[in-house]
Order: sequence, then structure tokens, then C-alpha cells
Amino acid sequence: MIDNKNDKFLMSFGQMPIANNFIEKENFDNEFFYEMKVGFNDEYSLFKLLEHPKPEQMFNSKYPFLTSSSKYMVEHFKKFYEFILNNYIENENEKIIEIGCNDGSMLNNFSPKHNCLGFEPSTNIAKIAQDKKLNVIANFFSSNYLEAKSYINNTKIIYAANVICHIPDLNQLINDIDKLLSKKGLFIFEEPYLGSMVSKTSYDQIYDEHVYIFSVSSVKKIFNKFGFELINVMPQTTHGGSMRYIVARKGEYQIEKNVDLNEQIEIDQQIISHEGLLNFKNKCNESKAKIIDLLNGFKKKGKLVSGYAATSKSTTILNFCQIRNDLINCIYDTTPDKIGKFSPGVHIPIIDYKEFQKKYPDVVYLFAWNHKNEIFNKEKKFIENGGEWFSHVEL
Ligand code: DWN
Ligand code: SAH
Repeated sequence: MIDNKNDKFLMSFGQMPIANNFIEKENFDNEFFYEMKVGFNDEYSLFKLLEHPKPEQMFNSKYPFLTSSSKYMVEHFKKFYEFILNNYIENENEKIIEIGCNDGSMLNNFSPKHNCLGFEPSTNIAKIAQDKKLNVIANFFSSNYLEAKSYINNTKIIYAANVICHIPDLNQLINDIDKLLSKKGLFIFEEPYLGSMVSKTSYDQIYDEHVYIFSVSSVKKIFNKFGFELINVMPQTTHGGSMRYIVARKGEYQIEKNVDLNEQIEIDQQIISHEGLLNFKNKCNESKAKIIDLLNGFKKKGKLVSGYAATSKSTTILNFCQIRNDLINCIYDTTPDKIGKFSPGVHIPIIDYKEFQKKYPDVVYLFAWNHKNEIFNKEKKFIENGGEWFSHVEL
């Protein structure tokens, strides 16, 4: 059992709205806020939110994020699929589960011959995957659904990307994984990495959906409690620095050197103790002061500043720094369900990215700094026209 007995407060980012609740004007007055406090648990080396909204408040019929909004991510998931297929699938009858399959961008790679099952609680998004004829339960991951019965003790691979950190109840999650996996079954998942967040001061990885920011040390400790072991880890460049974790039942596979190696790096970098993270806290406050200064400077010079990509991450930046539309006039984005609405909390208008090319601002805050290559490539003309990108992380 994982408990929160040793959770220790690290810092508060203040009042936060739901990160993906892009909102209409008539709902400004009844917007939901909570205090976004983070802490560290030295027992599990776990960085976590100490308070967060309920999953149903975030993942429902109005969730706007689509994996397919990034071509680079779609390519990445094709490679992730090939990694699973080439290394772990011995015959096409073996059962495969994806947790949080979103619009089916990864599940879609498997052929209809494979026995795949996806879980996606955001029903509007699950429908997109189901319309692709994918086998998807439009609900939160659990072993209890009738459709999942034949998967019990019989699943070779359970995989997930950027989802496990969204699931508050780790005990329930791992019990379900335990029920579903076969003896030689593997749980493979990748998530934003604590080491990357600390080294880049990319504190915008912290928002309501990201209840945990995992590390090699935390994943190893957590799964050990349930008769599993971490057998390999692989750093990923996606989402500003992620880590892929491969977990198996104890004694079933050889543990690769990478696990110890990366654990040692975390010890050396002092990122897996409450004390070590006090430096991160200072860096977050410094980053806030710097970005406010920069924006006020642009304003004084009369520059028109816009945002690009209304990411979940931007909700943390905008609300922590209290940046409103006197500093950033609008945010350009591709997502149909965000366009025409206002950003959570600070209410900056979200505009169709196609408008961006019609009249360029002087400077642009790139909120999807993790997709900078894809976006810079798409928006080359902005620079050619004398435009300037900036962000709170190095671009
Ligand atoms: O963990 C999560 C990751 C996988 O995705 C979720 N909790 C929610 C979401 O986080 P995010 O919103 O920070 O994701 P991205 O992928 O950094 O940003 C997506 C947003 O950026 C969308 O609103 C679309 C926009 N975008 C754009 O306007 N033009 C993205 C790209 C690549 C573009 O070219
Ligand atoms: N895997 C995709 C989507 C990540 S966004 C990608 O990497 O792009 C997180 C997704 O997980 C959302 O689509 C959300 O609806 C889903 N999700 C959240 N909690 C979940 C849970 N308990 N079980 C399954 N999916 C969940």
C-alpha cells in the first residue's frame, strides 16, 4: 500500500483553475479554483500535488486535448508501437491494453488482428477513437468491466503515455494492473520526468492532471511494494523530457543496468529529497519574477505580445504569474474545442492559429516549448518577418 503519511509541503502555486477548462464568457463567474500545493514524499521519492480536483472534473465529455494535435507525437507513438511489437509481442493473439488512449493515435497502429483494448474516460475523445473502429471502453481504467474479463491474468502488455501521472489512486491502479497482467506480462509507460522538470525549471509540467511527477527512484520504490520490479528505463525527448519505464513481476526478467545508472544520477542531482528540491522552489519563484519583468518590458516598449499554443501547461504559468490580456493579447491554437473560448483563470482569448499568419504580433510566448521544432518549422515566416519567440525555458 502506498500512503501519504510522509507527504511534506514544498510550495504553493496559488489558486488554480482546471488546466483544460477553456471557458465561455458566461461561465467566468462560476469558475472552479483550488490551491495548487505541491509536496515531496521522501519515503517513495515522490513529487506530488497535495490537493487536486477529482478526475471526473477534468476527464469528462468536454476534454479538449487531442494527441493528434502534434504530428511529432503521432510519429513518436508509431515508434513506441514498433518498440512494443518488435521486442515483446511474440504472437498476434497476445492481449494488449492501452490506458488513456485518447483519440487512438497509438492504438491505431496495431492491426485489427491484434487483441487490443483501450481505456479513455473523456467520452468526447473516446468517441473519436471508437469511430476509427478501435476497441475502446469510454471510461477510467479498471479491471472490473465485463469487456475486460478475458484480459484478466492474460494480458501481455499494458502500456500508457502521459497518463499514469494523471491517476491519483496508485493502489487501485497497480492492483488492477496486477489482476490483468499474465505471468510474463509487462507494464510499459512513459511520463514527464522529474529530472527534466528540475533541470529546466519547467514548473508548468505541474497542473491538476499531473498529480505525480515521477522519477526512476519513485517508480522503483512504488512498484516494489506490489511484487513488481522496474526492469528498464529509457529517457525520451518528448514533452520536454520524459522517461519510459518497463515494469515486470519480480524475478521474471533481468534488470537492466540503466535502472541503477539513472537512479544514481537522481541521487547525484539531489532531486529525490524534499531538501534537495528547495532549490527548485527558489528557481520557480525566480522564473516567475523574470517572466513578469520581461512582459512588463515589452509592454513599456509598446510591443504587441501574443501566446502560441494554449497548452495545459500554460494554465500554470498564466495563473501563477497572473498574466492577463493586458500583457498577452491572445493565444493562437489549433484545437477546435479551445478556439473562441478563453484561457482558464486569467481569461485570455484563444484564437484560431490560421489568424496568426494574417497579422503577426511583435513577440510570441511559445507555451508549447516542447513542440518547438514542429512549430518553428510551421511558422518560419514569423521569424522572416522580424518576429521573436520567447518562453520561460530556453528555446
Ligand atoms: O499530459 C498531457 C499531455 C500529453 O498533453 C495532458 N495532461 C494534456 C496535454 O498537455 P498540453 O496541453 O501541455 O500538451 P501539448 O502537446 O504540449 O500542447 C497541446 C496544445 O498545443 C494544443 O492545444 C494544440 C497546441 N498546438 C498548436 O496550437 N500548434 C500544438 C502544436 C504541435 C501546434 O503546432
Ligand atoms: N496518451 C495520450 C493522452 C495523454 S492526455 C498522449 O500521450 O498523448 C491524458 C489522457 O488520459 C486523457 O485523454 C484522459 O482522458 C486520460 N485519462 C485520465 N485518467 C485516466 C484513467 N484513470 N484511465 C484511463 N485514461 C485516463
